[in-house]
Amino acid sequence: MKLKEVHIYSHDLPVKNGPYTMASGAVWALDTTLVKLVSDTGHVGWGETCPVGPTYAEAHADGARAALKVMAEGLIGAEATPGTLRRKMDTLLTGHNYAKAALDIAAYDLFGKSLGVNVADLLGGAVTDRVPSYYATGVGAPDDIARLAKEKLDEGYPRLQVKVGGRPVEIDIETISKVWEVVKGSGMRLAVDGNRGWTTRDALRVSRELPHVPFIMEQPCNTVQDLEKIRPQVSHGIYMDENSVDLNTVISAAGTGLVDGFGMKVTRIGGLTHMRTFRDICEARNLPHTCDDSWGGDIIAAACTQISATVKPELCEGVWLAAPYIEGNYDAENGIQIVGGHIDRPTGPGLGVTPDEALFGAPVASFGG
Ligand code: 0XW
Ligand code: MG
Repeated sequence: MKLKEVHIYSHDLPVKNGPYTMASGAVWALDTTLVKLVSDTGHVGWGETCPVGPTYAEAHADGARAALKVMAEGLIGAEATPGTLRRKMDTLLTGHNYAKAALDIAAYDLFGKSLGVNVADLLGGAVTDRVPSYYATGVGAPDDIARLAKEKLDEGYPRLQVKVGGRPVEIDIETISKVWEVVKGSGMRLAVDGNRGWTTRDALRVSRELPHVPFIMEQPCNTVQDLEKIRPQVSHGIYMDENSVDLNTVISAAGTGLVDGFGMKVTRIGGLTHMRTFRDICEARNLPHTCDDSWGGDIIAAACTQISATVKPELCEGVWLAAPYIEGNYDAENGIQIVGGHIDRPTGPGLGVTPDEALFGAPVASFGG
């Protein structure tokens, strides 16, 4: 089965009840990039990548499309399997994992659909058809976030991620304390995500002032060096998110014991091929992790859900989806939804979702045919 066509689309995803806030800023609408692959056998596969604005990571929407255009022509005629396409991509462009991820996800969808096999089975096999999600609060006033925590606890979310940073650290400390008052004893797991926004001084202070609150600190500070500096001084677990930009960084962080887990994005690490390797590294080191992305619609959501369903349950910290912030689905029948804090895995061939491509309009670029 050879790759015959590559089509690239841009699609606007406004934030429902926006903005969505993090230490790095607020976003009102996201520009997502979709990729459609068509094989010479007539099978179709979809991929997606959607940076959450230009300041969350070293990624931006136009950058994804530019990188895809650099690679697309050179992929036409290649064997349309995920492994072959991944290696071919690396001969055409260095880096740009978040753009390669869209092609990689589409390759898995295409391959699965051509074989009549679900992507979780291609990734080693699902251990569950209902994966846990977690809710991310946004940066907000302590009482508002505590109220939200109660609401999400009642909805059935097993984990809450409290966003902090970008403001006086005293307000973050008050927020975490108030959330803990609400969730303590419930079994709900707590992550406190600084999105690189704390200084090492702030992180040390929060850990010292809240020794009784069992949260993990997710990407509290900006750099790997910051994490190395606070590591021996804090009593809370540290998860790496934004700094884990490739498998080499993951291997170092896991191998040196720098972190206790990861917040991982399928597109940042380069797609499902690398996500599968990441999953196995974490399992070898017994490190928990999420399977998320920074934003995106049903294609990203399905990719995160499928890989998450293959993670050893004790290590699965859940799947964050942008679904609660997005109006509607690309696939009206099998679109991904969070119900009771959990996600039912679509079990059809490939990713298990088929987008209504009329939603995306004409492609911004097409190759092959
Ligand atoms: C909560 N998330 C998974 C979605 C946002 O885009 C960022 C993020 C994180 O954990 O940093
Ligand atoms: Mg994070």
